Amino acid sequence: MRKARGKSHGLEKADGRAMGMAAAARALALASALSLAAAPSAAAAAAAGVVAPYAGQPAAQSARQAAAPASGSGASAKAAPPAASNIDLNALASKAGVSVQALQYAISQARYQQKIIDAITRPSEGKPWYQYRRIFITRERIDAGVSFYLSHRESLQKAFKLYGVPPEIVCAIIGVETFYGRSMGTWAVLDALYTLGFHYPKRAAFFSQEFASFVKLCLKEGWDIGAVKGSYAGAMGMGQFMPSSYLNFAVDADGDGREDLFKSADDAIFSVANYFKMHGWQAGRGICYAVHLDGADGEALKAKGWDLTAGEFYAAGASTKVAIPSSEKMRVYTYDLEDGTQSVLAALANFKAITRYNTSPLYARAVFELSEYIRMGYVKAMARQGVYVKPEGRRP
Ligand SMILES: [Ca+2]
Repeated sequence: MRKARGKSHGLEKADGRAMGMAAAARALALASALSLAAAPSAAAAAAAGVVAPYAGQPAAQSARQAAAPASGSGASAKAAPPAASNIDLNALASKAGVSVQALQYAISQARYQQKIIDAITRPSEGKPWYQYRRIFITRERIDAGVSFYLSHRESLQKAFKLYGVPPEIVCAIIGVETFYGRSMGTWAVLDALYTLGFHYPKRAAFFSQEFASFVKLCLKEGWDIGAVKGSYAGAMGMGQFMPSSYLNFAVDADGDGREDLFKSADDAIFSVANYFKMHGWQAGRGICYAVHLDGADGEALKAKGWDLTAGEFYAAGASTKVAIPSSEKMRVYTYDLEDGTQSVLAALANFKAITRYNTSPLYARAVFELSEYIRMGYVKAMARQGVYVKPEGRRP
């Protein structure tokens, strides 16, 4: 597994003691910024001044001004990156439960990175299904998923009992997100959330809140705010939790007193399962089924979104191999195949729960398919050990 960089173990860094000391100083400065919650903003400036900003990063300074409420002076923001959003730091701080000073300190340490804007504007969810699928449904990812399942069987089964989320789903999520913890992201989460929260108006409301949650999380966990690595969107750890999800749904499964989604597979497994339980996962139920349209108007069914019931779906003439109870809410999704045709899926509440992790229907289907392959691989691997695994018998 890739070495986690989340914690403030400054001295472990390749670049040695200097970075370690700077890291320690940043953690300290952030902590003191918090303790100044009731102090006037001059104190915050002093706190921020404890540590010099990153050398040669005018963006950090100008961005700090740009990010201040509209009344702030923008006159000297010469090196400012494109169109900074006007974010009300007071509102942001009170909503997140951190001090304005802590936010200001974090902003002073952050760097605008154009590459982050570039990355978020070309996500792989823009691909057609048959191309997207090839990224995730590979022999290597399936085999590594089976190994992950076998290595963490006990923890996965405990989580299944506790949260009702099948082991193969948890494996597939961690497999799609980070290749089972191998690639948890190399971006500075601070820079990612700062760039998207303060310089990407389209998603500023969301990412500025995540920025504030991240500050809170760093304070809670004692992390060095500049050292935490994650995705270009600021997602962290084996299951790629956004800071607010980390705060709300991370679980300390191994009982060491920390919710460590970077290094503890047990914590990551329980946390993913907990997230699903809290986002509508229904234990023992199916996820999605192949649809035969049989002349039914697929577009009309699709247009109903989640307002469709299985009764209406069947009345329109479509069918599934497994009967879905007629009162059940469902949704029809279509997926582009390489030969120009489409495959059609009937998605149920558990599919919807996967889209609460990532809104893309491509993502949800990839997780579902990967989970099925992992489950089959696991059953085979256990059979080779002479253990017969009973099929799970989900109901639709
Ligand atoms: Ca733990």
